[in-house]
Amino acid sequence: MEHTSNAHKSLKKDLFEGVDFYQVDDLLTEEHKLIRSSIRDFVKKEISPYIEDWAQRAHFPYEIVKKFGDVGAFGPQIPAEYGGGGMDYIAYGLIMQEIERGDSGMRSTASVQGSLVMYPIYKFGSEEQKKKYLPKLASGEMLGCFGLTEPDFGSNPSGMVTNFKDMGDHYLLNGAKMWISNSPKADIAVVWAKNEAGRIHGLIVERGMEGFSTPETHGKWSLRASATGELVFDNVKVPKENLLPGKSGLGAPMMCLDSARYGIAWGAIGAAMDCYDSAKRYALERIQFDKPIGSFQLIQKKLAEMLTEITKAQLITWKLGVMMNEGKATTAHISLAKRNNVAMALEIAREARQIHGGMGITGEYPIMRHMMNLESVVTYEGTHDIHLLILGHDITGIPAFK
Ligand code: TGC
Ligand code: FAD
Repeated sequence: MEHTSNAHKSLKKDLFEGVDFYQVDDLLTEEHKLIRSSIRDFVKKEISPYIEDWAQRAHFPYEIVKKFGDVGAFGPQIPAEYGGGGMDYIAYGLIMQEIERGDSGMRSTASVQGSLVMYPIYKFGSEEQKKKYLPKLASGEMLGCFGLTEPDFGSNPSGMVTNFKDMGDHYLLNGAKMWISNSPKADIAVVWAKNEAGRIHGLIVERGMEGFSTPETHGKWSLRASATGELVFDNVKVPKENLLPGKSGLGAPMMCLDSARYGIAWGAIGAAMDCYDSAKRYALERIQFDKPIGSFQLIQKKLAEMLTEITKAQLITWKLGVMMNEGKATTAHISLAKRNNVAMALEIAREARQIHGGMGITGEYPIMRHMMNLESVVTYEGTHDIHLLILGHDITGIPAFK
């Protein structure tokens, strides 16, 4: 059924107005606020009314891709000459925050496209590759995905076994990637694979190349409105001009992850704000023992702690955005924010679920969906513990991964 059908429309109006206890808005420019408000309006119109239905049916609304392109959600940080938004990292963060306020799976679609597909093509691609792919990715004419994780190499991507051989006039690609966001619908995949010398390179693999398939992963209880799948390469002939020439080694995909993890740090605040907003409204409306439950100290404690954590996360993330704009943010700076903010959002989702009582487990409220989504967000783009180890490495100078 067409997604605009009223039959699937949520009856609840999206009343979200933002959370800004410490007047963090004073740190934003008028342009930042304008961008945020246009994406917030977009989410209220194009995502909120349908998202519960999509998630319940595990349906990826493919038509959202073009709409994201039209609203400027793909590659806002990529220069305008390649179709991107030419915006700064705070604008990028605000866009991720607003989209994830709607749903983490929707934010996944946008952040994979902008940070994990457009960014590597922009940063490491040839001029021909940039001209060929970036404008179409920015407009949503094309959807991309990013293949790093393999069945046997998740936290440890340097062990990957996907490989390519130089056959003279083309490369021959073999192997498989797993847990790839957007893969079942993607037109292109930025794939990380080892050459015969064991050096990691990025290759652009296009749908339709012989031997390339993208089976969908079914049965997820998380990110149900996002399409996730595998990338399977069975003797795929990849033209030589599809290799990203600008950088090789694990550092190349790690630079992409820096950008995407930064976006997730903002996105998680969006999910947390939505849970807090819903919990606050419910606490004031729900009567037990002849009073709104919001009049009980235990409920007030939960709400006060949520607001405190959201405010701390907003300040961390804004300052990180400034450091990103100045080129001063390191991987460890980004790890601190991604790790803190996602754990914070997950905790808020769990507390908000309790405030909603039994209603909290239903699709009438966004809580359980956010909570289940955040169980992926806390694992992808580096698990909670891997980010702790990145910080531990930065503090002590001693890597504790192996
Ligand atoms: P390590 O020895 O630390 O580094 C290997 C080489 O890479 C270089 N490097 C970086 N270069 C630039 N920027 C960075 N951020 C870099 N990080 C590392 C490093 O200098 C070194 O270079 P060289 O020349 O000396 O060789 O690597 P390691 O193998 O010990 O691994 C470190 C570890 C565990 C931290 C890292 O591999 C890691 O972060 N693992 C987590 C994997 C991960 O995050 N996967 C994400 C997959 S994509 C995804 O989840 C998308 S979900 C999207 C969505 O839907 O939103
Ligand atoms: P593992 O690496 O097997 O980790 C299992 C557990 O062991 C974790 O708790 C981890 O913290 C712990 N652990 C591992 N190593 C250590 C260590 N050295 N010390 C202490 N503890 C350790 N990948 C992509 O490439 N592209 C995508 O688009 C993408 N999208 C995703 C979408 C979803 C919905 C999900 C769930 C995942 C996605 N991923 C994607 C993969 C994601 O990045 C990996 O799941 C993640 O990096 C963890 O890898 P793993 O699942 O293999 O867990």
